[in-house]
Amino acid sequence: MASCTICLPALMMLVLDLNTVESVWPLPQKLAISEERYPLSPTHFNFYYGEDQASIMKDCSLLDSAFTRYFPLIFPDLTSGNGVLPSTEEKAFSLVVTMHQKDCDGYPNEGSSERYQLNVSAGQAVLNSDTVWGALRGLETFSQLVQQEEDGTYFINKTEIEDFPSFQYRGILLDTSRHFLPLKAILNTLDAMAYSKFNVFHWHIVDDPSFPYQSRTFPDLSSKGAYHPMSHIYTQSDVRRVLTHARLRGIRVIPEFDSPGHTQSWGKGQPNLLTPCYKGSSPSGTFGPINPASALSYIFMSQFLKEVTSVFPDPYFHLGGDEVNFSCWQSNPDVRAFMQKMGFGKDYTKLESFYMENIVNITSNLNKTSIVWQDVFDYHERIPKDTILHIWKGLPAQYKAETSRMTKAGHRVLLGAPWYINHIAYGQDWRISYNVQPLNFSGTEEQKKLVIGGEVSMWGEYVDATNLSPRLWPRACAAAERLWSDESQTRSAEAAFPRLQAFRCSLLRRGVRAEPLSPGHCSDEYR
Ligand code: CP6
Repeated sequence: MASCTICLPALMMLVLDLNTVESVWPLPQKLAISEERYPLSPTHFNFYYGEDQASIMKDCSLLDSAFTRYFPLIFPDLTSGNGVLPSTEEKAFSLVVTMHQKDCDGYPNEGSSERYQLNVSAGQAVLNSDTVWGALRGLETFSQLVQQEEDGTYFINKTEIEDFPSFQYRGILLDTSRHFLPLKAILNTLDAMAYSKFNVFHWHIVDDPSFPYQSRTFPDLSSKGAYHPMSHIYTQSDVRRVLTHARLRGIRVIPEFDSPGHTQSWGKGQPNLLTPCYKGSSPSGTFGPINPASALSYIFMSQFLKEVTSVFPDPYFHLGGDEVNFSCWQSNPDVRAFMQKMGFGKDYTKLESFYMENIVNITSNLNKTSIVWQDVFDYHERIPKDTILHIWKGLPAQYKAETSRMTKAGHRVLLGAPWYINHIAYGQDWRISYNVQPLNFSGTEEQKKLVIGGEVSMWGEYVDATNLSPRLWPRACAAAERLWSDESQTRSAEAAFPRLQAFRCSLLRRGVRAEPLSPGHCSDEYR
């Protein structure tokens, strides 16, 4: 038996020469794979809970539904009608799952272990994890290890894997305000996220152009602020479906209700919230950001945040705080008087900081930890230490310097700047995403630990359900591997390329409309 512990060059040898593990993506931390392979058949395959676990785990409906979901992903031809008849000499194969904690009823959170071990040998695969979330990741890997021969029969190689994420937070932002995304498009995105082990859906749910979230407390926000009051909204039941679908895949949902800027649509259903802009001494009829000088704004925000923090279970909440345009505030005499009273002089960044400080405090009183865009830190370094700062601006030199400053101030940081994949370029721009080194900034080891992960953003100005999937996939997979895998084993985009191509073919096969990376074809693309 030729077995080897995989460092990257060895893995690539196998991929290119032996044509095995073509499409394990993202690359596991430790992977040993042998040439020995075992047949699998859908009619002789079963999932089991480990012996000692049978009693405590029998109610793990989360894992039960994962078994149901993964069966047709492991044996894709069974559902497309091209089932391969099992030959009689085939032996049974079982995947035995053992978890050390029973946590099947909750939601995943920042502390959830996603670590797992997977050993594939003759007739059996053993999957061990601390938590159900680790079991989900291991199940995904197992499904990627199963391959098909030309004749349609299934096989898996003898394999040993020990795996865990390099970064705890691996997110995707979808923007459902610039264009409404039907529920189906969101659920499909969550499916595809699980395939490359993303674990956070950052839901940039409302913004200037439309307000699709149907609030229980303030129904006018969507009835007046959505593109359409019935067809282009997310009802409470829609939101629950997103939360459930995400939880079943080990994905957290972090909503963003961005303010005080990016709130034009809020003004339609909530009069007296936005700042009236002035032209000279009279109102111009247009409105600016939320009015930070009015007590009514804080009363409204308290009531609204009370609702939404109870709808979304994640302990984190994104408050935005980016790109506030000060010209309307400057034009408004009430705001100017408030500036005077507060002693802010002519420095409107102080006013924005004052507003954000209040909103962060309201949120923390609702027992949520805030995430804010970097603007909030740039204006005001004295925000609560537990606030997570989300970097979105600049070229590498700038975001590295920003990461240094923020972590030096003791803040946890989320890296968004390198991964704006709504921006497209001709050619293989995934390589740029792949080559990002999140920890390559000047700082101590303690500072590096504060980088909790990163996020791929799909801003929606030019994206709706027609082009969402091909724009996201497989390009987002580059960041998925950067955030999951060991950096020292995944330095070369060139080496990753054939594996990503194979993974893109798996995505197609699973129904994800992932765009091509180069000229070529997938063996079963039009099957
Ligand atoms: N919308 C909101 C956006 C952006 C931001 N906030 C944005 C602007 C420019 C770039 C990327 C994102 N479209 N609400 C900033 C976080 Cl390059």
